[in-house]
Amino acid sequence: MTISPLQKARYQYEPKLPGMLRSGVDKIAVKEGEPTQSVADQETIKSLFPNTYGKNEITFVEGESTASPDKQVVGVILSGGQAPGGHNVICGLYDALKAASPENVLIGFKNGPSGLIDDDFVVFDDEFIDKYRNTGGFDIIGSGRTKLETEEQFKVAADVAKKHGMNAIVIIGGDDSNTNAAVLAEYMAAHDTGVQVIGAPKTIDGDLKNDDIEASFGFDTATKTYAELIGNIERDANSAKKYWHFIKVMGRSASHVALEAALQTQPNICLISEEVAAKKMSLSEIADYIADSVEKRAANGDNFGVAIIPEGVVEFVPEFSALIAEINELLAGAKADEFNALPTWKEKYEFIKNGLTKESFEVFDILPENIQQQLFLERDPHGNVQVSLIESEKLFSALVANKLKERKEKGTYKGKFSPLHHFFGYEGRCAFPSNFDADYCYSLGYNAALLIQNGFTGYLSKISNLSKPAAEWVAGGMPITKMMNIERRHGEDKPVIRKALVELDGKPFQFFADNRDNWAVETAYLYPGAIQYYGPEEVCDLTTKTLKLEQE
Ligand code: FBP
Repeated sequence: MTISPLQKARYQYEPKLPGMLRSGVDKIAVKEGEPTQSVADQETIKSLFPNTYGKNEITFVEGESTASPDKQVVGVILSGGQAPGGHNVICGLYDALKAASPENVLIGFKNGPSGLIDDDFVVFDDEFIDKYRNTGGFDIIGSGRTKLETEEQFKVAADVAKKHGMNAIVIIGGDDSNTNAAVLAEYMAAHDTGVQVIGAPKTIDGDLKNDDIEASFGFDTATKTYAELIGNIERDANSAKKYWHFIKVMGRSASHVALEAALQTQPNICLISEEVAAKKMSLSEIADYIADSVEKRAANGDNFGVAIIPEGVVEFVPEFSALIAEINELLAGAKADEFNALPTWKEKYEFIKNGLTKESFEVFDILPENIQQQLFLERDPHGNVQVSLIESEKLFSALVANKLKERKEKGTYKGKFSPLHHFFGYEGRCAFPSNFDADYCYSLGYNAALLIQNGFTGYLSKISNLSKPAAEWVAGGMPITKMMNIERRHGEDKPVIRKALVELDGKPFQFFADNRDNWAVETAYLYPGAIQYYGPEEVCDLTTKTLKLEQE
């Protein structure tokens, strides 16, 4: 295999562990903290997790090892979307297991949770692991979105674990996967399988965080990658002075990625979905908000700009969600055949007009025709509109163009508006992990092995104090049930880890809100440049602005 010079160099990078984990696995002891309670719905969660609820928070400290001397056979799964650093979680886990005893075994189940059910696996050895140290991606074993959530699946998982003599499974995933890890841990405990389950917090979206988990891994690298690209575009825009760039960034529902990218680059506009929902903004109001910036900048002779649009924003616009719900209803069952049989878009349009309420039709009618068609043509196997496929960057630039046309007719706007569109998503998910993610992930994996060796189950590997240098990080574990509450999902009450949305009274959003009016008119762009892996610490080990502001 040919590898790039950077990949070769990164093999040599030694990830930094928290200070308390640096003196070797045989000198790490457990310090028990307080018993925990779930964040809400305590009685219900307790009744659903009788074997794993209410356990103590724990931290590791230097001291006489409290780990079991028994042979450890551990399975690991990567679950969901890729996030930079996943390989290092596995490397950290492997190194800690092997440091405890060369007899210990780490098994990787391939292509996500389905690998465990299908018993599709690889047994790691040094040669295999070394090829993936400090690299991006999940290609070491692949990932997948199959969910481990039914009794039947748990039973198969228990059988597979028994076949391999496994005593633990590590699930590297987001809020849903770690919710399922907690349920699996409870199942394994209730059935006396002797199999522990430990989670590691992953997702570039940054929405798996709470009082205990300060950041999900991958967010740091992905946002730095997007910020680099956005900064480059800003500089290009400021050089050519003729384009408005509409840039959609990933983040299925929460806007943490968009907000962090904005904090790093100071664009003219950044929409925050959570604010759109809180203020119940309509599409027209959002378009006016962006058009105001375009108009004011044009008045200063600046017919260029940059607007960041979070991937999930349209779902947060109340009138748009109502429209989607009506379309899903309008095309339910056999009605879809009737619609599909109509030969022309004109006839389909009439069908839609007659089927929607007046309010929803008005929303539909202001959409550009390509977006209108997207809503009806690209539906999932259940016939539902696939909101994630909507090109919201194009939607908003078209709505802004309409607003500007009206303003031109009224004589208030005299500028030129040439929009360009971008989507930054997949290119950030498998970048070489930043030093922060390389260190954080390695520590999460190493720490997961310690949790296993010390007999814990139903815990999330927890590394905290992250805005400080790694030497001051704190390693430990938190029962997953502590992060849970009951939510309505697919018509049922379910125990789930609460998803963290952008808090409008939180410091990162407040900083943005305090500055955005200025950024909307001035050209206050910041150019963060590419992630640096070698060089001064203040450049290479920089954390995200979100983390910095949150921990100030
Ligand atoms: P996870 O929540 O599984 O980490 O995935 C997040 C994400 O990258 C979102 O930002 C994005 O909307 C989605 O995955 C894309 O999913 P897919 O890879 O299935 O296209």
